[in-house]
Amino acid sequence: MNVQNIMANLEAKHPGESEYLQAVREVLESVEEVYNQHPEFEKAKIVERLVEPDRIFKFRVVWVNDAGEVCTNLGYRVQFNAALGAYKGGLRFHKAVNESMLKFLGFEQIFKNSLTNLPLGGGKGGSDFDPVGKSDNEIMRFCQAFMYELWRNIGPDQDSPAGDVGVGGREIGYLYGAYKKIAREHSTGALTGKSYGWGGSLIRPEATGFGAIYYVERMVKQCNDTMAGKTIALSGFGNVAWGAATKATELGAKVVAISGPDGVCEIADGITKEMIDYMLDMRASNRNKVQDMADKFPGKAKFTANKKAWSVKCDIACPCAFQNELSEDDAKELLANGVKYVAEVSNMGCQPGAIHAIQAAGVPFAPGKAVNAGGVATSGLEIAQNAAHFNWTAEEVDQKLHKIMNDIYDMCVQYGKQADGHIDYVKGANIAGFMRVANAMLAQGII
Ligand code: 2IT
Repeated sequence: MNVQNIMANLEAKHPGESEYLQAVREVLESVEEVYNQHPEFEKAKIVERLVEPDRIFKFRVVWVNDAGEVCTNLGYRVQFNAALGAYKGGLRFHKAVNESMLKFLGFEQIFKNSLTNLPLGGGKGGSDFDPVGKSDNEIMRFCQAFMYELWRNIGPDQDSPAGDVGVGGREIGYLYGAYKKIAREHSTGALTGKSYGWGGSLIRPEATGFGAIYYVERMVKQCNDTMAGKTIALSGFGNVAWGAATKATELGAKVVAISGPDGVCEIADGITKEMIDYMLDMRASNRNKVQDMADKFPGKAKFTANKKAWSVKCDIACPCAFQNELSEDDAKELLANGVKYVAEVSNMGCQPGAIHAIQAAGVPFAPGKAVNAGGVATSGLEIAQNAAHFNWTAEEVDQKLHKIMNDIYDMCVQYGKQADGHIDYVKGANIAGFMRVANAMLAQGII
């Protein structure tokens, strides 16, 4: 494989799909050396096949808002790769959603799902529907209209969506209700992130954040350091940041910043249980304003408009919101303030220049596809429980999640350990994830 040639080809074929091209380049640069030691991969054109999705569904979604107006959005499902199992990955509802964004997310999902060691293929979907400011009824009607198209192409052994940005427990409830009504069957494994009691798994809401902190705990331990007393800056205040704040606080770390599109809340004494609980209300309100935290807890949280979480001095920085949210300048600010670890919890949360600056400074950096894999892993555990018509206890799920994250961490070290002894977590995650998929594709023939 020659990465430059493959990328030139893809850029010509998919001009302007910047997020997708960025995600592909990162993986190919990581795996190039190992790939070229396997002539059988080259012969079967594994990379050329892997970079194009199996198929993409694109459809119109029409719904009526509270004012009685007819609204039209675009809906998508990218079924990227099924070498390891049925397609699996979230749905993102956000005004900036387009094909490039969902192709990048679907591509990342292939290797992330592979790292979990569960039988999960990679997919992603969503819509340019903007949940900000929408009423509960508008969200329900949109979810129903979206499912009216999507239902034909999903199912427990075909493709199983879950949540992502803009899609949480409430949305999954409306999507599943519509799916069940149209498909006329209670195929619980067709969607994950369901509520407990009708097919949902305990710990799935917490799983992405918990898993991320389990991974960070290992990174910290690798440096003979501990979580207790560490200051952590998180971006966002959604489901992922909520889970991460909960687990980090439980381990004795101090979450000193959360942020939103409007600015940052600095929490000098560390986030409290009441504040963590309030994050759920903030998300449910659809206001998308982190300032609400400072208004609710004056004296504890200090809001600054138009600033990011990375302006707050911290030991550990964890982007938990959106792709490319941490720029090279942000990385330099974090480094100048003495950051000791950076772990992406959002998918592709750091820009390439930021990753380069962090790694060049000798600060451990871990990529989203390893750090945030606990979410989809617990979705895999939800599907397993659905297939068995059985529920595990919270302790059982948490224990399995913890083991999966430990195994992912160990794989990243195994494949990412460099000659000088330092660990390149990006390489480790990409190579470990890639090898399973490539070997499965090879075994399954030219399809
Ligand atoms: O990015 C992700 O891994 C998710 N949004 C969760 C996907 C899933 O199927 O649970």
